[in-house]
Amino acid sequence: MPLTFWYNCLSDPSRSVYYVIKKLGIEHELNIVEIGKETRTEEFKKDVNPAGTVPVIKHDDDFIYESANIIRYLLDSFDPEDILLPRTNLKERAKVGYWLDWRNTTYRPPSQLAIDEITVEPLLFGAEKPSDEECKKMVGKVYDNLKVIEAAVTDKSYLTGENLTIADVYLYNEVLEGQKFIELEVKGKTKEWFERVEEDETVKEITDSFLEALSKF
Ligand SMILES: N[C@@H](CCC(=O)N[C@@H](CS)C(=O)NCC(=O)O)C(=O)O
Repeated sequence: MPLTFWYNCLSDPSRSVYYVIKKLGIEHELNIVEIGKETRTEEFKKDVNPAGTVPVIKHDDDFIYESANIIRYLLDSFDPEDILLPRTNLKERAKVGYWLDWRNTTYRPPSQLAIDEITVEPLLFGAEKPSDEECKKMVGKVYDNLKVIEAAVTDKSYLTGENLTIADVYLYNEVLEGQKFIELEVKGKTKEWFERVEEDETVKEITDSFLEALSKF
């Protein structure tokens, strides 16, 4: 049953999907796609993803889109354990699900806006950088969300308890993006949590490839 994965290490949702694929040792064909270029071609939109984004997987004959959806699909299909995403205990599963949804609905929108407006658009497309006041306001919204993470990891090692789940990896990748692109300062219990997630060998390996790709800019 072949699995094909369209990926770029500069894409944080793609790194989280890659984490699952690597962690579970899922056999796959890797297609590295250039973000902002190949993703925007008519060919990619027609043949791979009409939304023009990665990550994407194709399993057997079916394309599966949206990182959180892909993550759930892969863990439910291939994970013999029940820890990264609990399967049978629905209350525990809902705790992880909360963070996956929170990342998509709440953390990601202001974080991505700040990263795009302050760094990516001016650097890659020559757009005018927003004023200091506008930058401060945008980054301030990301710090507001970091407070939610800080509260969650104040009395436990990971977001949902004492075990690393896919929620930690998903949020870690998002916070890492902020740290690198808008100089987000990760401190307090959040820093301890961040470093704890990084102790996972697979997280570390994928992060190293991201940092190496970044160093070439
Ligand atoms: N909601 C989507 C977001 C995917 C997304 O925005 N991917 C970006 C990279 S992080 C992308 O592929 N952008 C292509 C482009 O801008 O051309 C998911 O979570 O899978």
